[in-house]
This record gives sequence, C-alpha cells and structure tokens, in this order.
Amino acid sequence: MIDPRETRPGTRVIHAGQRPEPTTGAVMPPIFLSSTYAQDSPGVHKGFEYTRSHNPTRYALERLVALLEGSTIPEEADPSRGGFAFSSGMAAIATVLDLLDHGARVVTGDDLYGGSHRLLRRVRERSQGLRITAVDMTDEQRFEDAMTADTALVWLETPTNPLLKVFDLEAIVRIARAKNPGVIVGCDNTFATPINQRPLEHGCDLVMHSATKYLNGHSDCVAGLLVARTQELAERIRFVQNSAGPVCSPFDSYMVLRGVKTLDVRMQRHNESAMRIAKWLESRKDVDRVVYPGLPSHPRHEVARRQMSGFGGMITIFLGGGLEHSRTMLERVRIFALAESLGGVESLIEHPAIMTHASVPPAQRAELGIADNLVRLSVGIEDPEDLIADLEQALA
Ligand code: P1T
Repeated sequence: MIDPRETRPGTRVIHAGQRPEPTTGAVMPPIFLSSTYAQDSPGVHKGFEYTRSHNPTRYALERLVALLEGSTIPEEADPSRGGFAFSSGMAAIATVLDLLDHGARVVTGDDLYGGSHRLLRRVRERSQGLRITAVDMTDEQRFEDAMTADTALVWLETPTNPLLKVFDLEAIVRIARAKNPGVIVGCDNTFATPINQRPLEHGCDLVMHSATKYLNGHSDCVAGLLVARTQELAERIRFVQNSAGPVCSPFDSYMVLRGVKTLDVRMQRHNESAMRIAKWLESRKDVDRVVYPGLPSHPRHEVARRQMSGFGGMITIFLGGGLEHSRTMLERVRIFALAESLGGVESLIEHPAIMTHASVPPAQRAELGIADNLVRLSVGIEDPEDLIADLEQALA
C-alpha cells in the first residue's frame, strides 16, 4: 500500500489510514458494533478489549483525519496516529480542557462558536476554576500582552464563527511559545477543513473539528475530532478520552468516514460557489458589508492567502436595516434553509444573535459586532446560480 504521506489531499481523503478488512477483503470498513472482544487468555487479545477504548471503525476514521491534518505519528506508535473521534465537537473541546489542571490559565480568541463560549465560561470557569482571557488575536500585540508564562492552553478558531476573523497561526504559535514553551496551542479548524488549512503544519499542537460540519458534510450526524501533533500529547488525550468516555459511536464513525471521502470535491465546490456569491453580495447596495476571507476587502486577506489554500463556504453579511429586515429576509429564502449548523451539501442561513450565539452575553455580542443585522450563510454545493437567485428574491 502506498504511504499516504506521499499522496495529495484528494487521494488521502479516500485511502489514508484505510485497508481492506482482513477476514473478508471488504473495501469499505465494516461497522463494528460489538461493545467487547474475546480474549485468548486474560490480557491476550488482538489489540481490542472494549469499544470505549478501541474500535476498528472509529480507528479507521481517526487515522484518516489524522493523516489529512498531516500527522507524522506512525501507526506502530499510536493505533490511530494521534487522531481521536468524539460524540460531538463539544465533547472534543471538553476533552482538551480535561487535559488542564484545576485553575489553569487559558487564552482564547475573542470570537468563538457560542457553545464553546458557554462551555468555557458557564461550565469550566465554575467546575474547573479556569482563568480565561479572551483576546482579538488579529492584534498580535494584544495577544502577546494577554499571554503569560503560566498559560497552559491557547485556543482559537480561524476563520472564526461567525465573524470570519483570520488569525495568523504561525505568529500566534511563535508568541505563545516565547512566553511558555510548554503551552498547548489548539486550533478549531471546523470552518477551514484540512483541505483548506492544516494548523499542525503551522506549528499548532492540536487541531479540532466539529465533524458534524464539513467532514461529515451531509447534516446527518453529530461528531467531533481531535488530532495531536506529538505522541506524548496523543497519549494524554487517549487517557482522558477513555477515562471520561465521550467517544464517537461505531455507526457515527462510519457516517463521518463515508462523508469525508468526498471532502476534497465538496470543498472545491464550496470554495468556488462561496467566492462567487460573496462577490455578488458585495456588489449589492442592500448589503452593508460582506465578510469572506477570499475577498480582497477582508482585513486579513493576505494572511488568509498565505495560510489557506481555499477560503471555505462560510459568508457573513451585514444587511442594511435592522432586525425586522433581517427576519424578513431569513423567512423568505426558498433554497437556503433557515437552520443552525453549517458545512453540509445543502445551503443554510441563520441569525447568530438569536440562534447559534445566543449564549454569548449581549454586551459581549455588541462589543464583538454580532449585531441584529448580521446574517451567516453556509453555502452548499447546489448550483450557485440557483443560490444567487434565491438570495436575490429574498433580499428584494
Ligand atoms: O455541534 P458540535 O458538533 O458539538 O460542535 C460544536 C462546534 C465547535 N466548533 C465550531 C467552530 C462550531 O461551529 C461548532 C458547532 N457550530 C454550530 C452548530 C453552528 O451552527 O455554528
């Protein structure tokens, strides 16, 4: 079998970490539902004891995503090459936080998915005593000022949800390590996907995905993923994941594995369609501002071009007019579905202030600019002409 590291992403998404099932030769990995595995003698087994700890279907997904993110951990050292699949994206983030001691210091980006904000601020500040500073990492001086020698974790999304801010990963890693060489720098890569951006290659220690989104791509399962850069970190994650148990089920592992095989072709279409729609939206008088990392008008377009090979399917717009105007537009779409989530084959549209980011306190939403006229689009892979026509009639 070819070493997946010799192949490009379009080949990796289909073959990396996969091999025909040994007893039957099945080309697609079977869904191994068994919760437990027979042993020849106590402690003598084939590497599988109990599905919370080991599952072949989950391993196949984990290896694939680890290799897509550029893992260099060999399978002999770690059975899933530093990749880990969880019951949700939030379970993956919770596991990262479980690596930290009580009272640890954490620096995060200021713009995060509302659920990530809720877990950090409304659960872990209380239950784990985390000391959290949120900072706009586009201002690297402010990040440097926030970063301390005892900061245990730096956590960011780029592009961010929902403001599509772009942070310079190499600069963040450099500044963070200068203050604390032992800090863990983790990047939520959900919006970009490993097709468009690979944070490990920019020096991050951890990559996380809500696999519910682009990796699965069909809006029919909830799952999360982590990939660790080093074996040492992978061992710590494996211990915590097995201890707390938020694993991805064999069926959902299969769903994501099936979906991820088309990730490269889907992302090409998402990238192309979103670019076209973003340009079209920018030409309209009834749209105040369009935020898309692929547009030259994006304040960090140059960083995005350096760090990403495509700009993804997410567009954020600020409509002319207030909440009622936005509400009317959102009620009128006919192809876009008014729904939370993103990254599926079908186009979605939503209102972050009322929907996905309602758990961010209003004052912070106002400070960040998550306003009543902010609308978030997840551009699907339908014909872009139909999507433009749909937006045109809804805006009219
Ligand atoms: O929903 P779940 O699989 O648990 O993933 C949480 C999550 C983590 N990180 C990012 C960047 C996300 O966007 C999400 C989930 N986001 C939505 C449901 C949404 O509509 O934005």
